[in-house]
Amino acid sequence: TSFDYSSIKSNIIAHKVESYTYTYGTAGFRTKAELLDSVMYKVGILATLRSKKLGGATIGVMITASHNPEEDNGVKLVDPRGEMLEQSWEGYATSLANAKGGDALAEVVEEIVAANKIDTEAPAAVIYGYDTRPSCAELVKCLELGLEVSGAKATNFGLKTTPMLHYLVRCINTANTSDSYGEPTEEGYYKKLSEAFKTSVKGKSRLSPLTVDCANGVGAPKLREFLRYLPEDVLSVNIMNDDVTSLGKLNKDCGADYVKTQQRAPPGSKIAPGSRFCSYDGDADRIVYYFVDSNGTFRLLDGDKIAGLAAMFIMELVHDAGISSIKVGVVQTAYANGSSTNYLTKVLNVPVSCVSTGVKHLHHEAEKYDVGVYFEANGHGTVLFSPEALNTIKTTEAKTPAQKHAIDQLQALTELINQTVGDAISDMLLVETILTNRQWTCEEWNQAYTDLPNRLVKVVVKDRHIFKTTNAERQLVEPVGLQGEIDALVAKYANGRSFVRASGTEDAVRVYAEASTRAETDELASKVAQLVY
Ligand code: 16G
Ligand code: ZN
Repeated sequence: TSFDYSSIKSNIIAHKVESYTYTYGTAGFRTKAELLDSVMYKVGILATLRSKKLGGATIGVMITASHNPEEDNGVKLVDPRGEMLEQSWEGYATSLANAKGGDALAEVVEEIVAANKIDTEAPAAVIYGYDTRPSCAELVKCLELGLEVSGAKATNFGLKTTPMLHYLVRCINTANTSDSYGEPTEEGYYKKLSEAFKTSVKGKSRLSPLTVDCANGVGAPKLREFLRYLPEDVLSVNIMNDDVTSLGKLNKDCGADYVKTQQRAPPGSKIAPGSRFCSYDGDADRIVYYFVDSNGTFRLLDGDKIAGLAAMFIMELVHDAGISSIKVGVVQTAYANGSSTNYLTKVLNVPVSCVSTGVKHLHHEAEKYDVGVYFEANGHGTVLFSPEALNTIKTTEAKTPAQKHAIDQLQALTELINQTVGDAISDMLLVETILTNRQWTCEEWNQAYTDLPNRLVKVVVKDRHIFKTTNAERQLVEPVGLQGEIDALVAKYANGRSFVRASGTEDAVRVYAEASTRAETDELASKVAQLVY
């Protein structure tokens, strides 16, 4: 097969709703599944072009809408190192998606080819995967057509979590190099993570069982499969919300997003003092932990708490390993709880950067550190080790048994952590590693700091695009004057903080507020929301 303009034109899939405008945003394309047929076709073409541009490197395509309702779907591209599509190509994705009719489509393709000096006869390789949504089967066919007319060598990897697909892309592109990331199979992923986990917890007593809420999504079958590689005496897991066949259950009253926004356990979970729970989202790239304390109060251990735990553990290992050249840093967004930032900077003394919402921003900032821990409060995050840090860990020779242990632990962490993107299974193993090594309960983990009460309000406005921010979304520059009014309100509250930004995934504006007490927080949030409305 080769790249064929007439075939690209004649096979185009028509738009179901002519007036709808598509945008490739922070989460790729995401909307009602019934609107996505035409988009999938074009994403197939785009993935081919991207691969041709990069000399035939394998590009990934993941079909999922993460924590969105079951009737939604979405798609995003994965670049050769397992990272999100390079930002400069997002505009091409949007232009392609909105091209109506064969001629318009061919024109946009020609523009992309010319702007990037793409040799259309160059080879192209694309792999793709999808989650458990009922709409995936149909959308996969549309994607396959786009891949076919543009002449890609396409491989269907089937049902996958989002982070597994990122892992596979990186493995394929690094195969047979000194930088090899692992075996490019699902089994290779399970083996890599399970072996690293066994090393990480060696000699320590197993913790009490962990209950995992899989949001009735792809995480359920994949976690079940993964556990076949880990004996029960190493990690004991109970899986709940694993119904991926009944319609209407995906993300419904369960999953990481539900738990984070509702600040409560999914209905039906038998959570009691002493038990340890976590929730994945619908494509298993996000995770939050939680428990109830001895008073029966629900306590959330979100992305900020995971970042704090990971940074603390890694810094101690680096210290014990005697590798002072490795500098650890943490990346957060404006949604990070003020107490977590305070803990990181004042207690752990670790540098913290704040960036705009969206994984790509966090990921790139984390690459600036030797070891970059990044997490969004919503539970999406991972840890990146720079090539130099990896090399130092590999080559440092231990002088004492304690030093050797720390180096081995660090080495295992580099294998355990999915460094391509946030990964619920991998992040869960990271948390379990740390808790097991410390022999900590969730209650002990939670003692690092106490979250300030916080509130997130969604405000539907006439035009969210008039809200322009600066300083990592923490301040508004437009509408002019509004930030001054927010500042004046915030000044009235002890530990007050509030910011306003337009959502990148919904047609709405988000207002975040935190303050010393629940009542003050709610009051601040509602007053700022009134300013915006
Ligand atoms: C997307 C982002 C997520 C972010 C969320 C914010 C990726 C892969 N996902 O889902 O990281 O937290 O958007 O949504 O980057 P918002 O803009 O609607 O608040
Ligand atoms: Zn997700």
